[in-house]
Amino acid sequence: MKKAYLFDIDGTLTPPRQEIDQKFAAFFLRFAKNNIVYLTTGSDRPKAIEQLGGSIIDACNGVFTCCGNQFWEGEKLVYEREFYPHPSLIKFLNERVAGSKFHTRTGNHIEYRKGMINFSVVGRNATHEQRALYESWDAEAGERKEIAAAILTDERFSNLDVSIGGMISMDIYPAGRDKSQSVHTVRQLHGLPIVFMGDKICPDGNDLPAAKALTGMSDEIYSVNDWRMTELLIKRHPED
Ligand code: M1P
Repeated sequence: MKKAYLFDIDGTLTPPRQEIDQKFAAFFLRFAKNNIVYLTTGSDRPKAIEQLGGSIIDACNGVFTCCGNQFWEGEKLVYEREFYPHPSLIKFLNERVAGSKFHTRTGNHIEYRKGMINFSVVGRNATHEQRALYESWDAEAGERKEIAAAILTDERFSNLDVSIGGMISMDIYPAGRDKSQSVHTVRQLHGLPIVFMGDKICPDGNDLPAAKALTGMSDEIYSVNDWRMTELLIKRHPED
């Protein structure tokens, strides 16, 4: 049966915030040229291109960036959503940066993207080493989970949703403006069963809304550990 494929990027096609493995890139490029393939990421388009390269992006049918709040077909922006966070949210986040027990701040703690903001206590300017340090500290301290829970239970932010997609940050957007949007759009465009692969199909994970939106009998959902597992799973699927 013909299918449409939807892939997360960080942790699924590439190591988080890093470039795709070159051998896997050649394999995935061929797969994207021969199948209906969409990508969905919390990052923006320049970062997706930086990690995957222009040829893969061009070979895909479309790319959903900013957690599905922007949709691209090639270089054409098909739609984008707006989000203007309330100043009380920005104040809350700045207080969390100031009050965190983590030892390092690198700046760029709140990144404004289309339809969402990305928040990080250590900051988006962190080096790979600083990212790894924060990730392992957070795994013990549970800071991101605690901040996410605080937002989700605060009446002032009752219209918002939070997900943890990567190593150091969280994505914040109006409820429902998450990766489920990519599933609905692919379904509208093709009306086919969807095969979805993501590494954050877990509570608070930014791939969970997409997985939950896949309610079709023939849809397939795969929770992967890294790009190697994605490659194995793709190889198990016969090409259309
Ligand atoms: O695509 C997964 C996540 O990648 C980055 O997360 P981090 O910097 O925490 O590793 C961010 O771009 C984030 O928005 C995105 O969800």
